[in-house]
Amino acid sequence: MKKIITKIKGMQSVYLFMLIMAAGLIVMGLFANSRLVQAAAPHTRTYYIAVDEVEWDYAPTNSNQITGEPFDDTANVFVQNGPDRIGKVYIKALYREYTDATFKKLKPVSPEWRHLGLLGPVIRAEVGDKIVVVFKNNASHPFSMHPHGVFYQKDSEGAPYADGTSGGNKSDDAVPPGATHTYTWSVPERAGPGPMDPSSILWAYHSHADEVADTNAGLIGPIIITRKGMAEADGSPKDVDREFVTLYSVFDENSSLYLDENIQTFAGDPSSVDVDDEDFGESNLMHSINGYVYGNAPLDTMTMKKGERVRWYVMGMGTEVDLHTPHWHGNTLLWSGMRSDMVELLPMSMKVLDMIPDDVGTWLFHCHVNDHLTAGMVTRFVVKP
Ligand SMILES: [Cu+2]
Repeated sequence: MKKIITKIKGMQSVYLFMLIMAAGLIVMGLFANSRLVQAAAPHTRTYYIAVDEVEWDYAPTNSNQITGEPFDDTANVFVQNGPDRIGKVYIKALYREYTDATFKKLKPVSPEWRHLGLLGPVIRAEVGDKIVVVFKNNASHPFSMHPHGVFYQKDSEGAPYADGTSGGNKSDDAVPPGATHTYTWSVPERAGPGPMDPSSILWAYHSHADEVADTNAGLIGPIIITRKGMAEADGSPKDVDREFVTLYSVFDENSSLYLDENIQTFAGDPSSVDVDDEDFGESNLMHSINGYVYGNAPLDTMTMKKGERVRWYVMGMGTEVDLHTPHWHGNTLLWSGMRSDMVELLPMSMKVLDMIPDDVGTWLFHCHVNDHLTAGMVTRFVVKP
C-alpha cells in the first residue's frame, strides 16, 4: 500500500513538472510570436509636405569656401548680382515638411539632414509599408508629387498626360494653388532593394505638372526604401550609421517658372535684362550640389566619424549637360560590389554607395566634369577621428 502511494506521488510530481514545462513553452511561444508579429507589422508612414515659394541663396556665405577667397571673375558669372543680372538668390518652389495637416508649423530639419539644402524632406519606408503624403500647394502655380519606384495607382502618380483616366484619377496630376491632395504609395518587394543592392535604396520624387519648369524651380526630394527586416522603427537601415543624400544638378533658372519674377525682384534694372542674351542665360545656370555652389553647404552638416558605416545616396537631374561624376577625396566607396571613389550620374540617376571612412580630414567632394567644377559644383565633407 505504502509503495503504491509513493508511486502515485511520484507520478504526480512528474505530471506537475510536465505541466510547468508546457506552460513555460506556451509563454515563450506567445512571446516569440508577438515579437514576430511586431517585426512584420507594416507601418503607414504619413508625411505632410507643402510646396512653398522661398528665396533660395546658392551661396549664403558670399564667398568661395573652397579657395577661402572672395568670388573671382569665373564665379561671378553665376553669383554676381547687377543691373541686368539676378545673382545668387532666386525665388524657388521647394518641398517642405510640416508637422500636421494644418500646415501651420514647419517640421524642424534634424541635424543629420541639414545637408539636404534645397531638397525636399526624406520620405522613408520599409518594404511592406504604406506611404501617405498629404500634399498642399502653397505656391502660385499648379504642382504635384510624382514618385519613382514605389507602387502607385492613377490617383497618386502626379503627372498629367493622356492616360485614359478621368475625375478623381486626375486630381493628383497638377494640384492647383491653395489646394491639397493625398498621395498613397505602397512599397512592395519590387520597390525595395534588389538582390545586389545594399539594405536600402534611393528613389526620387519630383513635381511633374510641368516637369522641366517644376524641377528647375526646385521641386525634387529623396525616397529611401529599406529591405524588409533591415529597418529601425524610423525606417532607417540597421546596418548604417550615417546617411547622406546629394543631388548633382545644373539648375536652369532660365527654365524656371519664376524667371520673370526673379528678374523683377533681383535685377538692379529689370528693364535692361535681355532674356535672349547668351551671357544672361549662362548667369542663370547654377551648377550646384543640393542647391549650393562653391562649397557653400554648411560644413558642419557634412561630417562623419572615422570607421562609421556611411551610406551615400547620390542622384542627378536636368538635361544633356547634366552628366556628372561626383568624386570623393581621401576615401573610397563600394558601389554595386565594386570599389571606386567616383560614380557616374545622368539625369535621374539614383545610386547608393557605402563608405567606411578611414582617412581623417576635410575632403573635397566635387563633380569631375571640368566645366562643372569651375562653375561651382564642388563641396567638402569632414571625417572626424
Ligand atoms: Cu557635373
